[in-house]
Amino acid sequence: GLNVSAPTPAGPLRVDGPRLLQGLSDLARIGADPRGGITRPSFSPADREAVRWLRDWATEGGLHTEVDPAGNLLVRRPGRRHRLPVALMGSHLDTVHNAGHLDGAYGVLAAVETVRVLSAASAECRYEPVAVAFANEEGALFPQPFWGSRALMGETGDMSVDPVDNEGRSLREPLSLIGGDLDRVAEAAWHPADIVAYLELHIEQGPVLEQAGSRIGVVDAIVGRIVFDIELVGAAGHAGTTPMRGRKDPLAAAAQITLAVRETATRRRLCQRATVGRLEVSPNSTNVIPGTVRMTAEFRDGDADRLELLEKLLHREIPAIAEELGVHAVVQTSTRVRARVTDERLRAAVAEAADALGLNHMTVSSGAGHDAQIMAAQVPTGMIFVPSCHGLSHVPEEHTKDEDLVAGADVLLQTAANLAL
Ligand code: HGY
Ligand code: MN
Ligand code: MN
Ligand code: MN
Repeated sequence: GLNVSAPTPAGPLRVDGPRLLQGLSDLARIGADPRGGITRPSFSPADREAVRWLRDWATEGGLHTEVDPAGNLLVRRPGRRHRLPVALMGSHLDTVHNAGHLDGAYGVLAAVETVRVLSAASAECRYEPVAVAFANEEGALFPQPFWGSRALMGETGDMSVDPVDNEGRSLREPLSLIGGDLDRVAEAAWHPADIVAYLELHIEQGPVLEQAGSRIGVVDAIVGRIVFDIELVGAAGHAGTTPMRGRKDPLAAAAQITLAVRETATRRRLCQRATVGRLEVSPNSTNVIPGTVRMTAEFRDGDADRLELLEKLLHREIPAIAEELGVHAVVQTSTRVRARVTDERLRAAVAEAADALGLNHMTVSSGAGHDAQIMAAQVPTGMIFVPSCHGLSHVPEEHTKDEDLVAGADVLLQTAANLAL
């Protein structure tokens, strides 16, 4: 079972702050987007470069790296046949479009730093500290978010057809280019019993910690999420000669649907958040009535049952809205992730680590999704947040103060040390 001991009498271990901050700023150059921020979706060339960079960074630190068949990068202490149960720590390297440099990357680098410090500090661990950079958490290019953590938990599902990206291209080759293998993805699965704990450090991405003046967030729960892929098929035509009456305009339907999606979280209060974030208009030409529109709609709530009800309701309502405009709608649920709570003992362990470091902390919930919620279904899971300036994330302005980044990494290290040593 999980055994959480008190801090070592010698006092807390510390990460190498300058090394961590330098790593974050070096990694931020990979995928830098001329239009702002970082665009580094999983299985893109930039992501490939990031994985290579992290392998080098970890290897320079004397650590052992390996890419599993799903494309997850695992980092361990060298020269051990890992018979010990594992204390797994990590997050993701991939980003959304025009992202900040901390979402995901921070938790991965801090996890590698933690393994490095533990590797240098002590040979005798009860649990093997392992860092992981999960592949494709965001789903920005290949719309299969949480791909890597799902594979690790044996949740890849139906693999009889290749997963494809937003343009319909197979994952097969891009995955093989980082060292994965689509035919062997099932081999990326671990036995949950071999993982005593999963710990994820992340920026909060919201305003709660900053507003409360709290240095550390102890995460109690992570929101659930469903994503719809909606295809609207109408009839393309000449913008000048086609009468208004009788048009089958899928973009007009998309507009109505977008407002209806918003209302599920506002007027109707059926969920906490509802967003249309992606719209593809075809042929997307000024004087042509569109023929087809593809769009996404995503919904979030802390209550899994509420989301399930909403999903059923919208599978009826969205096609009905489209039909009123003579447009045919095909609605598919492309992602369904359950809300999860974190492990009570790990929450206490994070709070204790923060106390030992003299950092004030508070309990917060996560409105963002994390690999931690996939892990939490089968493994004791804890999450640590640090403040986000102005609560911003998924934008280039995403920022956290250096001293908060280092403090959060110290809390991760201290929590892992209390577990492992
Ligand atoms: O979308 C999310 O909540 C996360 O950043 N993947
Ligand atoms: Mn994100
Ligand atoms: Mn993230
Ligand atoms: Mn306390």
